[in-house]
Order: sequence, then structure tokens, then C-alpha cells
Amino acid sequence: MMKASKLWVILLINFLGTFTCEAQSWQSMADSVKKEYLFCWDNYKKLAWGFDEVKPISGQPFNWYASTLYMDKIDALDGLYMMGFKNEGNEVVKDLVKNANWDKDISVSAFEFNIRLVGGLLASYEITKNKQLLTLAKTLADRLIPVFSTTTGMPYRFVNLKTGEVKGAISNPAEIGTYIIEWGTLSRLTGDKKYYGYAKRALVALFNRRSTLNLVGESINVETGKWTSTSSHVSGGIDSYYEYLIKGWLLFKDEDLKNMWQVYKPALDKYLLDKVASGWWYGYADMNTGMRTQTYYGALDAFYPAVLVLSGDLQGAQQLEQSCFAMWNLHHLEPEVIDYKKMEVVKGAEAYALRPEIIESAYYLFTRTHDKKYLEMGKKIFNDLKLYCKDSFGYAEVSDVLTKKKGDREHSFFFAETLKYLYLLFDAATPKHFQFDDYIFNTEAHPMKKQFTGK
Ligand code: DMJ
Repeated sequence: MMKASKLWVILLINFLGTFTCEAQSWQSMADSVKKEYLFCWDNYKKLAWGFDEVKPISGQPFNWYASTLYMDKIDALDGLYMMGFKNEGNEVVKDLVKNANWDKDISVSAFEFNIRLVGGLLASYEITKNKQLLTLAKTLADRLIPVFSTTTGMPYRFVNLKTGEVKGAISNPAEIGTYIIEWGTLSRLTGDKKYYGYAKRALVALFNRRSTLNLVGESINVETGKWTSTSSHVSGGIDSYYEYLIKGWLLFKDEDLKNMWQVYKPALDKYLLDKVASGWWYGYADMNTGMRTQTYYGALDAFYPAVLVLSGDLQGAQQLEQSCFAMWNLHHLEPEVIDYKKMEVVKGAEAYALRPEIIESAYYLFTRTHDKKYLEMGKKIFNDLKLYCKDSFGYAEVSDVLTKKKGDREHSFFFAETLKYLYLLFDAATPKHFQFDDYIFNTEAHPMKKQFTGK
């Protein structure tokens, strides 16, 4: 008979063998994502270097405005470093330091320029320690400051980078409340507290205008402080406001931010959470009456399981991510909006814009549960992306998930978020994974170092 100790050794070797094999297979998935990142990047570099993006079907260059504002370069930069493409990253830094210039007579979305460019530059500064990237982030943020010139403290939507002229008084919680991660980091790195001050004042101004049910609507006049739409949900236009309260608290340990989030969380569960036959969802309700108005949920809303993970509501996060995956599998790409009661795509919202949120949530859930089902989810999504979205010069958005007809656009968040989160998800199952707990990702997946890790 075999000795008990020998049996234990054999069992241990088998266990370690299986573990190593599995880690290797997820490592090879992470490598496959890197390969796709490089494929997209090489095409951008070859065909659109002096422009914002490359069109994935025609290979034509594309700019958001009359001249480039370095969208792909800055949004992709930290991802290049995180995946080990150091030479490519250094090439971008060299180019930005030499050519980047914010003195342009263009009216830009302060929200988009903050999350993609200020966020991207700050994260890349933290990776490279190249001070010129910090200067670029600071000088851009300085040109965005005029948006905060309201009496309410809530920012306008647009600012002219050259003249400082502002417009867009009708705004929304997401565009008002998505600054504290970047601007707080800027305060920390420059020692100038004003950035944190602007961002926090806007968050508090919005909080003070919540309804008696502790809900916010989807649009508000930043000059008068009056709501112009009372529709409440966790979808686009509101989404990252909640995200920045909880992440802002975790990043800066500011109890006010935590307290605000803790006021909203039960209200969202009471009025928006909908447990129906098809799963758990967060639908739409009126912010004043709490009455359900729509049973809609979509690709953008799939960020919310990640927020629930950070909030400690693991059960809610798991249930909701399961629903998100069912939404994805309806047509093997997720549409912008579905009616979750009927499990049907909402007319006019059939597109899939290469959005990352469902993958982001799978990554957060895997870091907490180590449940392989989230890796399998990522694998299915990655395979669907390759099957339906890959084209000659990159990955194309799909204008209709039912027909899979493609559109000639690859948004910069495909680099910043979609491929990065896929990479991080598979990487998390390998021994030398990225240290999730040392960072907070901004809403564009640019990682900011936590202030209090002592590192
Ligand atoms: C990104 O630009 C950001 O995540 C934003 O908060 C909303 N979603 C898009 C990508 O879907």
C-alpha cells in the first residue's frame, strides 16, 4: 500500500500541474490580446500617425476636429507600456513631447478630453516618470478650467481650447461629475489643490440637487441648477458620476465622497434594480416619483457590476454581470440598449460600438472571486470580437448586431479599454499579474496609483 505522505505529494504535484497548465493557457490568451493590440497599433502607425484614429475597413485616417488632438496616441499609450511594447510607447512619448500643442481654436468636450487625454497622460506619466507628460496633462487641464465658471460650480460641457469660450449649459451628471480621479491626481502630483477643489465642488453641487428619493435625473442646467430631464438610470449620461464617487473615495480616502455614494446606493437598489425572469437589471425610473418608466439596459450600463464590486456588493455584481452576458449572447455582440423584459433589442439602438464595459466588470469580478467563469466570459467575448469586428486595418464597430453589418470606425477606447481590459482579465489568471489593488482606473481605463499604498 502507498504511504499517506507519498499520496499527498502525488496529489500536490497533480494540483500544481493543473494550476500551471491553466495559468499557461490564460497566459496564451493574454498574449493573443497583445497580438491584436499590436495589429491595430501597427495599422494606426502606418496609416494614420498624424491623425486621431485609423478607420479599420478603409484604412483612411480620421480626425475628431480639423487637426489632430492625439486621441489614439494618448488613449493607447499606457496600454502599450502595460503590455510590454516599450519601444512603441517611447516613440509616442517622443512625438507628443515634440509636437503636442493645445493652442487650437476648437471647441471641445471637456468630459472627453479629461477622461481620454488628461487621464491618459497622467497614467503614462506615472509609468514613465517623464515630467513632460505631466506638463502636457496640466496645461490641458488648465485650458479646461473655464468650464467651471458657473455660479453653481457645475461645469459647462464645451470649451474653446484657445479662447476659453464656454458653451453647453444643459449638461448631465456624467459630464459634471467625472473629474475627481484625474483632477485629484493632478493636485497630488503638482501640489496645487485647485484641481481637486473644482472637481469636488461639482460633485457636491450635483448631490445637493438630488431628489427627495435620493435619485438624480439625466439632464440639468448648470447655470440655474434646474433639472431638464427627471429620468433616472445608471446608463450613459449618469453612469460615471456614481463611478467617480466610489472610486474617488477609494483613491483619495475622502469620506464625503463615500457618504454621497452611500446615500445613492440604497436608492438605486430600491427604485432601479429590477429582478425579473431574465435576471437582475437596473432599469429607468422617475427621480421624483420613483415610478418605473422603462425596462431598458444596455452596453454602457455594463460598467455597473464593477462599481458594485468596489462597493462590496458581490452578489449584486455577480447577478448583474450574468445578465450582461445574457445580453451579449442574444446576438453574440451586445447592442446599445435592450428591453430586458422582452429580451429584445430596442429599435434605433442596434449598434455595438466596440464598448468595453462588460469586460471591465468581468475583470473586476475575477479579481475578487477567482471564478473561472469570468475568464470564459472574456474568451467568448474576445472570440466574438475577432469573428464579427476584425477587418483589414483594425476592429470595426457594428452598426447592427442582428445583421453584423460593420461601420468604418474604431474608437480610441478600443485601445484604452476594450483590449486593455481583455488583456488584464487573462493576465489576472497568471502568476505575475498586474496589481489591481494598487490602482484605481479612471472611466477610460487609465490606471492611477492609489495615494496611500506607500509605494
Ligand atoms: C468610454 O469613453 C468611457 O468609459 C465613458 O465613461 C463611457 N463609455 C465609453 C466607452 O464605452
